Amino acid sequence: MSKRIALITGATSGIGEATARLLAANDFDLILCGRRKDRLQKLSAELESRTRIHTLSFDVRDQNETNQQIASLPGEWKNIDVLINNAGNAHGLDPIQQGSVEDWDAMLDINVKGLLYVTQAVLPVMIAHNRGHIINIGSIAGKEVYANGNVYCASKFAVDALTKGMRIDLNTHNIKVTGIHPGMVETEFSLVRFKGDAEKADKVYNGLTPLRAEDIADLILFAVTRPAHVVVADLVVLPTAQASATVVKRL
Ligand code: NDP
Ligand code: 8X3
Repeated sequence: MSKRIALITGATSGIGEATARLLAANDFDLILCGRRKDRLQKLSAELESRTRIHTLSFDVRDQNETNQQIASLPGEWKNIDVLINNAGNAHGLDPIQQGSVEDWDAMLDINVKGLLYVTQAVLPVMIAHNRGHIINIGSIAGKEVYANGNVYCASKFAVDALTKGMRIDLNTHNIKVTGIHPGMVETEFSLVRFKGDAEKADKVYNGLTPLRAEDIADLILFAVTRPAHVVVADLVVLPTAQASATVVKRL
């Protein structure tokens, strides 16, 4: 295999799916991950004419399954060059005193522990090769706390801290670590946050032009195509209508 190999978590939707399309068109072989097998198969069928695709279906909350799936990669597919830790969601938007433990567990288990499990499973090969690039998708919610964001914000602050910690600990292994922190991106994110309530989800983006998943994919491509001596460490990207986590201009 002459192309670099990128593993993308959360490739079944939104930012991960857009990134898969862009990297497939830009000289990457891809390992696409997510729980929804039907979506993985559909995306794989779409991209197979452009590049080599391998799919892995697992829940990042399950450490054993994560390890098994990544260990199951055949031959050269094990030589992952780029890991894109993108899988994640917000679950609920409630004041802390009304928060659901199930939502808290989901956000901390997926956004934080899942990211750690995948990273730990992929790192040995990067360390052995003395090269690699990890992209962690954080959020503006990992830079600023907003009302009712509490545990989601905490999970993304953790992603920010882990990104910095990884960059320090992996420095001697020549592994690049990049944090990308988007503001509002119109994907299935709000639909998941509001548990399938499309009306509530649509309201989030009413009266403004949000980012598109493709805008974040562009930044990921930019980060992974810098020369060997350059690491994009930390990027915050917002829609023009958004000035901070809470200051948004709506028409
Ligand atoms: P989507 O809901 O469109 O995509 C989320 C992806 O995560 C899906 O592919 C889903 O796949 C995957 N995922 C969720 N839970 C799990 C799990 N337990 N195991 C494995 N995969 C899982 O949202 P986005 O594309 O917007 O979100 C991608 C990332 O971007 C997230 O980390 C999110 O926090 C972050 N982000 C999003 C912003 C936004 O406004 N949209 C802004 C800032 C950051 P499946 O269900 O098939 O497993
Ligand atoms: C998603 C963006 O502003 O809803 O991380 O937290 S926000």
